[in-house]
Amino acid sequence: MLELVIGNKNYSSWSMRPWVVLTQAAIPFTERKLRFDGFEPDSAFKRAITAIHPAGCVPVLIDGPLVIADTLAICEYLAEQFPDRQLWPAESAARAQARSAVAQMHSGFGGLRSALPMNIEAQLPEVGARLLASDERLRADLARLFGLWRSLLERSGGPLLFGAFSVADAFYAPVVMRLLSYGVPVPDDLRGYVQAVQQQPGVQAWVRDALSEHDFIAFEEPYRQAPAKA
Ligand SMILES: N[C@@H](CCC(=O)N[C@@H](CS)C(=O)NCC(=O)O)C(=O)O
Repeated sequence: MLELVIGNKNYSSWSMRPWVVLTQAAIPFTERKLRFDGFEPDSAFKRAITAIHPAGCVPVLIDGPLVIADTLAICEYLAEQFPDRQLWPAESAARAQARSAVAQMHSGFGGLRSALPMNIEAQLPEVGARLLASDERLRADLARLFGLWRSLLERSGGPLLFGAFSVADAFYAPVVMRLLSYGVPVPDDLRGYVQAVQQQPGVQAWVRDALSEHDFIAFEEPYRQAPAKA
């Protein structure tokens, strides 16, 4: 049985991606959650994840003796192991575009990722409005993001980036979560895509779990105060 090692579901955008892929594709797996108590070398999280893989980050996929770090490598492995699940588009040009969209997310959009950390349970529209007004890098990333989604959706006809669900939608699912948490205005023609992502069963299952965690991790929270203790 495959095992996916993940972090807190409310916060861990990288963990969300392969978890959604596995769940959408109905690939049997178990999850092992390592709580984010800190990222310092002596934190329980860091010690536990480093004992699994020296990269020291979640997610990690374990398949018997094989231990695979990194979302992109995990998704490529799953696509190879389960070709019938069509995790990438079947057509070569669409597959190249899907890989490009995934790679752009994997190595880019730093302005968006650092300004708006994933926080599924949070509702922070006033923070979103403030950052949109003040953060040029964020605005540039959002313009590029919306342009990318628009061009792919025009080509495929939707409802997802390549018509049916693919790894590309899993890579952008945490971005959809961020747009919702920070109340980022989404252009009219892209609202259908945001809704389609939200409606994917794998995304709904992850969000359900994230909302039931109730685990406030101070170092992951640039914009909220810890709730008062009862
Ligand atoms: N490139 C890696 C990034 C993974 C990553 O940064 N994961 C975060 C949690 S969402 C982490 O484990 N951070 C620990 C650290 O930065 O020390 C991937 O695609 O899997």
